[in-house]
This record gives sequence, structure tokens and C-alpha cells, in this order.
Amino acid sequence: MKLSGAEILLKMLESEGVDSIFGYPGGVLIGLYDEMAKSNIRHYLVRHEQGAVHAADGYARISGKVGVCLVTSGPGATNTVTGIASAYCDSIPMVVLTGQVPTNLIGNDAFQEVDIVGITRPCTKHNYLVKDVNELADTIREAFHIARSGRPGPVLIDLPKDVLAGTANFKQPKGPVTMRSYNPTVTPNTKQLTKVIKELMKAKKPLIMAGGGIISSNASQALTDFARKLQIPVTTTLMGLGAFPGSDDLSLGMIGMHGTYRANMSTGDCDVLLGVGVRFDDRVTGKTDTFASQAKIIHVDIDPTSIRKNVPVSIPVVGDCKATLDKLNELLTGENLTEIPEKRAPWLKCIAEWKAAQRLAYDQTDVIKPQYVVERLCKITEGKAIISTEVGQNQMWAAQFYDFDQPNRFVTSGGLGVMGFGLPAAIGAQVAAPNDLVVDVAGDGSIQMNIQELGTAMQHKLPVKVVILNNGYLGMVRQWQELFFGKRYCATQMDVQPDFVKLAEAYGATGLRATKPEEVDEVLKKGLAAEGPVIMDFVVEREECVYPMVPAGAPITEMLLV
Ligand SMILES: Cc1ncc(C[n+]2csc(CCOP(=O)(O)OP(=O)(O)O)c2C)c(N)n1
Repeated sequence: MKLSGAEILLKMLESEGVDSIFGYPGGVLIGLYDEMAKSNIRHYLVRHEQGAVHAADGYARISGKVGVCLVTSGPGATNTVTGIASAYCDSIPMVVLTGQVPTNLIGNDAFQEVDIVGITRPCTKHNYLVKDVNELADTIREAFHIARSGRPGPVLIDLPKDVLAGTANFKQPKGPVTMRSYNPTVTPNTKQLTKVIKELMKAKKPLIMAGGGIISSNASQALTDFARKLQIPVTTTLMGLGAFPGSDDLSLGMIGMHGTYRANMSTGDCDVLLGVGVRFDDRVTGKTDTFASQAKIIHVDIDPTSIRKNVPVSIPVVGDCKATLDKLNELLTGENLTEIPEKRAPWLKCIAEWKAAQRLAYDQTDVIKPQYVVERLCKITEGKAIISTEVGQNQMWAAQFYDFDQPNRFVTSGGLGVMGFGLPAAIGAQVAAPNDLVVDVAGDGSIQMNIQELGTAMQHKLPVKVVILNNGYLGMVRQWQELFFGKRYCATQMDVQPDFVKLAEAYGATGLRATKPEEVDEVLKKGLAAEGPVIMDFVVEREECVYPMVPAGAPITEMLLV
């Protein structure tokens, strides 16, 4: 069957199960868009290409599928770089399709030509420039395979205009993709796992640290079973929130710079630390040579290059998190677990004391506290909403005060920390979960970075809700200036702000505002129940800080408390 490159691309996307694409057209893509109008794939027109990538990111996290975005050459392609880098840091499976000038013009400084393959090489898992229409089908298959297998990540395919317009004989490729140079290790080594069990059985003060890898490999249940059988407390990273039920007695909450007192103290004191699907990022470890210094560290990760990158590891396990935890659960059946509760009692008691000594708390005054807004949001939504965040204090308060009992409910730019992520990611999440309530918890600074995506939400009837914790500052930077730079507030005050209620209305959305604590519930209830996209502007305490806080580079047990 002779087909055009555009037709082949669409056939291949359909065969990969793609139903939604987030994109923005341009000259080199007009022919492809013309074809796409005839296909079953839904296209979501964003307002800025950065929005397309973040939306594909949110869609991928909630659907468990590969997110796809499509943008034109040159400026369209460069506008995606931040979103690609964010997905790369957070290991999100994604295929980014970029248009390119015709092959005979590549390298000639043609109009809207940019070397996007060169630009994105360090922030993609892999990328391709397709020079021949005959290679298109196999390239697409390979790209999806790479994006979703092993440690997931973004893959970029650059598509010159003449390749999309050219024709080739098309035969649907069949069978699994095989690549000699790429074979991630999914199944862990049983000998290593036997050692893991031995260490954990021997341990007096074991601790599990669960990361985003648990969520992306669907290992939450396996982790929960394992932790409960061995009565091991679990702390999660920001990316791992929801990997273990936050309401479980064994849950210590989040670890790291703004982690809970009990999680950070336990890390300092534990004798065996089992890290699963975590990167040991500096926001988690603080000063690395003091991190878990009493402990033997066991690290499970599908990416061997992640192991021993940041901390010394006694037992490395290369494998998929779910495959590993399933196998560990299997191996445990032969162990005598009856003595476990008695053996764990002193350690769990010690943790309970840390918990009682320092809870996440804030002082209620007659000004709205940002923590209170998140707490009420959690209560009113019964902890069931999908929460995306922007970056800054809003992100940390969402992580601390919303209770995540399930995986895939918290969508945040963890690794790169991209302001402007939350609204487009919420849009992608809403496409993936049309019947769920999706709320972006935002700062007044961050929301202005991609506020234009409210237009996308309106056009495609995606009823995302935005909760702005409006402190009139770039709050997180202001917090550092307050604590470490003698309160010299430089370039963090937003002197000119839009009226967010009117801004929402200008897009045809609903806008609401609360300025007093007693108005919070009413605005939340009204806003969450309203049809279509809503912006809720909460005018909060201007100089509130996020606590606990570990100063950058300090040991994580040395926290500043309220
Ligand atoms: C694109 C981008 N630029 C700059 C930063 C640095 N930064 C981190 S947090 C922050 C302040 C965020 O302010 P706001 O969105 O108002 O949220 P708040 O901290 O007040 O909740 C800044 C500027 C960033 N993370 N991302």
C-alpha cells in the first residue's frame, strides 16, 4: 500500500494506541494537520508549545500511556525544550514530534530551521531526524518502545516537510521491537534479592524510601504489601507521593528539604535504607556525606547509571520496581514473619515520638493561611482530586497538606521544577481522566507563566480548576531572602498583578476570590462545583514560610522548624 509520510505517521500513532495529541501547527505541518483532521486522533490546540509538552506530561502520568505532542519547526520546536527537560528529569514517557524544513534545506539556515536534534540531545532519552520516508514507520515504533520501556523518558522525532509529503510502500510492522544496543534489565538478580531480604530481616531500624519509579511501574500495591509484611516505615520523595498510602500508620510522609520531621529524623537514624525508584536527588539527601550515615543503603532502580551516582550503595539491584517488589514478596513467604511486630516495636515507637514532637503545623490568624486553603481543599475533595502544582511554596504546601492515598493523583514538575507547569499539566490530566476533578494548586507568579492555557481549557471544554495561593511575591525565593539574605527582598515582589477574577472572566471562565479565612470554604465549594474552568484567587498571608526547611547543603536532620 503506497501512503504519504503523513498517512504513515498517523497509522503508526494509531497502532501505538495514541488517542490524543497536544499541539500547535505551522508551515511545515499543514499537510500533516490536513491528514489528521480525517483520523480518529483528537488534537488539542494549545496556546504555547510549552503548554503542549506539559499537557502531554500530565496526560502520560494519569493515563499510564505515552504522551504525544506535535509542534512546528524552529520556534515551535525550541518552545518545547523546557517541557522536554522536565519530562526527562521526571522519567515521563513521551514522544515529541517536531516539523522540520525539507531535507534539501537542512543546514542552509532556511526559514524556521533549527537543529532541534542537537539542542535536545542532552535532555531526551533518544532523538531522531528522519531523512527518508521509508524509515518512518520503524522509527516511530522504536521511539514509542524507547519512551515507555526501561526508565521512561521523552523521545523526539524530527520530521522534515518532504518526508511527510513523500510516499512509501507501507506494511504495518509486526512483532516486538528489537534493538541490539538497547535492552533494559527488567528482571532483578535473585541472589541480590536474597541479600536484600537477609539485611532487612536482620535490621533493627529499617526504612523504605519510595520514589516516582514505584508509580511509573505500577508497584504501589506490591510496595504496600511488602512494607506491611515486614512492618517497615515508608517515606516517599516528592515524586513518590501516593506510592504508599499517606494515611497508613507506617507512612512517614515526604522526605527532604521540606519533608516531615519524622521522615528526616528516621533517615538519620535508620540502619538499613531501601531506596526504590528514587534518584537520591540533592533536595532529598541534603549534605550527602551525612545522609543516612548509620545505614547500609540498598538501591533498586531500572537505570543502572542511577545507582551509586549520588550516595554509596551496599546492595545494588537493577530491575523494574514492580518486578523487584513482586519477587521480594514471593521470597518472603519462606521467612518467619511472626517475630516481626515485636522486633519492630522500639523503632516504631521512636518514630511515633518524633511524629508527636513535630507535626506539620501553622498558626491560624485572621489572614488566610495558604496551608489552610490546601487543607480545606483536601477535606472538601475527600483527598480524591488529581492535584497538579506549579513550583514554589504552593508546590510544597500541596505536597504537605493534601493527603495522597493513591498513586497517580499528584502531578508536579519534581526534577526540573518548572514554574508554569501546573495548568497545562492539569489540562493533560483532565484529558486522560475526563470524569475526575483536576485542580492546579498555583502561586501567583507561576500561574502567569502559562495562564494563556486557560484558553485551551475553555476551547476543549476541560473543566480544570485553579487554586491560586496569592501572596504577591515569588514566595519561595522571598522565603530564602528572608531566611538567608537578611530579608533583602530583591526582584521577588510582584508589584503589578492582573485581577485574576477578571482575567478568568476575560477567557469566559469563572473567577472567584476569597480574602478572609471564613470565605475559603464557600469559594472552594462554589468553584469546584461550577461548570467549566475556574480560577479561585485566595489572597493569603504574604510572608508565610514553608517549614520544616533544611537549608541547602545541610544534613537533612538539621531542619529549621516553625
Ligand atoms: C521557569 C522558572 N523560573 C524560575 C524559577 C525559580 N523559582 C522557583 S520558585 C519561584 C517562586 C515562585 O513564585 P510563585 O509562583 O508566586 O509561588 P509561591 O512560591 O509564592 O507559592 C521561583 C522564581 C523556576 N523554578 N522556574
